[in-house]
Amino acid sequence: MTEKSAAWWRNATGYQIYPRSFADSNGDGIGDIPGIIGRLDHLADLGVGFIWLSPVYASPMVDNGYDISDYRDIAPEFGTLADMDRLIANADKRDIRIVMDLVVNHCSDRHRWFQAALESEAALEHEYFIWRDPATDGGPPSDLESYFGGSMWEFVPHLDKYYLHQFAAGQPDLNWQNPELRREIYEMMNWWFDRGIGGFRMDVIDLIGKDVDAGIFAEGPDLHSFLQELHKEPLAGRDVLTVGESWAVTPETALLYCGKDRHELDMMFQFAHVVSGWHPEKGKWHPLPFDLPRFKQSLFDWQRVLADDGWNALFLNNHDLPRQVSAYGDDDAYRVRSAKALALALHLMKGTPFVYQGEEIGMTNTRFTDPSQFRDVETIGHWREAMAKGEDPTAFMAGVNANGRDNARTPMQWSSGHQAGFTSGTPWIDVNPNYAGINVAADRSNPDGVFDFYKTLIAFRRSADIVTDGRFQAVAEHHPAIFAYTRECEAERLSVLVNLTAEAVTYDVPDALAVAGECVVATIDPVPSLSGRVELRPYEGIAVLGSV
Ligand code: TEU
Ligand code: CA
Repeated sequence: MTEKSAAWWRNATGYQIYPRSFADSNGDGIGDIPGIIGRLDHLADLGVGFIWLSPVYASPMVDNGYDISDYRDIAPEFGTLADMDRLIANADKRDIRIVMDLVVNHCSDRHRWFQAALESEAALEHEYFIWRDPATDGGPPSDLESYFGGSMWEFVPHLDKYYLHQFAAGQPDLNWQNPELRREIYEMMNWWFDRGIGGFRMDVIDLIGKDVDAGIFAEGPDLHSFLQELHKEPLAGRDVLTVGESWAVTPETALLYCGKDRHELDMMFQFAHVVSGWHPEKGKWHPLPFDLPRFKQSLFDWQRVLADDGWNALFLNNHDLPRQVSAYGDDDAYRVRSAKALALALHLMKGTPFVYQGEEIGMTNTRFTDPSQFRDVETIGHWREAMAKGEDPTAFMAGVNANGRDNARTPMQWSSGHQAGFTSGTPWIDVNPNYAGINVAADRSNPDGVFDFYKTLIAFRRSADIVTDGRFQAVAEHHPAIFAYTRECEAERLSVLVNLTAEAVTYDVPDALAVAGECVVATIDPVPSLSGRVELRPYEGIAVLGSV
């Protein structure tokens, strides 16, 4: 087995593509695999080492592909298996690997497994799902609510049974207790590895070990034995990347997934820094004002816990989250500078950074004014539920504008041309109206653009071992404006200092951060030395590499 210290993904940067919204090659308004192939040079220029591709499998698209009806085929709107093979080969030519999305907590209700399960209780596949009898009044077996609104239980009259779905009714949960199901999943993973993919991002992987009757879903009793089996079967001996997604993992449980001796996964996507911006009881539709010390604390805690073992997946954006400049920076006057400040703060920490499409040009949240603009199953489900309960539509709309998943899913803005250069037709979701000013062509022709800044950070990571291996030390942890840390290797020190606010800050550099050396990257002009008193304008930042 490849030693962790030699693993290729340690100094690589990932790039997430949400295929539906990236590039449309045939004018049907839906992004597709040929569209991605046509844009690979953009990613090669950026310098990324791998693409995490959100699901492209056959799917009725209830949840834009997170409801898979055939794990060994491609959705026709995205292309064909031959297109997928071409993507893998063309990316490989540019030294970019393809990491696919593994969605195996649930599948689609159109999957042949579920169809067989519906047909007869005697079918082997019936046991691939989770069935319960109705309650004595005929209602659902419990009052659990699905993440997308409504009950977690769906009634099937001809079987007189309910099945479990933690997400949409079209996403029945798979029963991982069934060994034949697990075998089918491992074989499917091997089939993809044999086609040449570079790994898997594992959707809500913490939910597979659930104990439904005990009401335990996340991090259930069988989670880690399943992950160890999954490692032993398709993963062991392969030089691939695995990253699990979990909204429940904490610094206390992190190493259970990615500790060296656990033989489970390489790293985890965790969401403490995301959830720290939500109202603790009312949730995501009730955002709190950005609280920098809390945000830092959640990221720094993870750095500390995974200092010597395990590995961090570093990200601020994905297809479920608001755009980083809108959530944590300034998407107006300081858009470019705050995009760079956030990138600088994130990319030089220990771990593998992930860039979400459009982040590299500072794309922003969009502005919804009417529910007819929503496309996301979660937003639509929760909107209906809130309106049925009589909640205030204006307040809910504000929540959607802040945290709705469609913010990340508006089309990639390539140019100031027709539909931002995304499609020659009409896009499945409206283009963000700000595309005339914010697009790849405009940003890349600007020497102070966001893209070039990302490119510098990504190239530096590839060339400097201190970014991969240096010991992390938080600095000024409780400071209300400053995001600062060092990375150290022997006598070398990399110091990162960022003002993450829209106010100017005068900062006395403490010894723990001071360094004499070369500026790696900066948004400050002229570049100050990192000692004594430093004046930082809004969202200014600098990284310096030198000796202590
Ligand atoms: O997301 C996990 C998940 O729980 C999200 O639905 C999340 O809770 C929500 O966005 C926050 O309110 C994964 C995928 O990333 C997401 O796109 C899928 O919809 C979901 O799983 C189901 O597969
Ligand atoms: Ca298309």
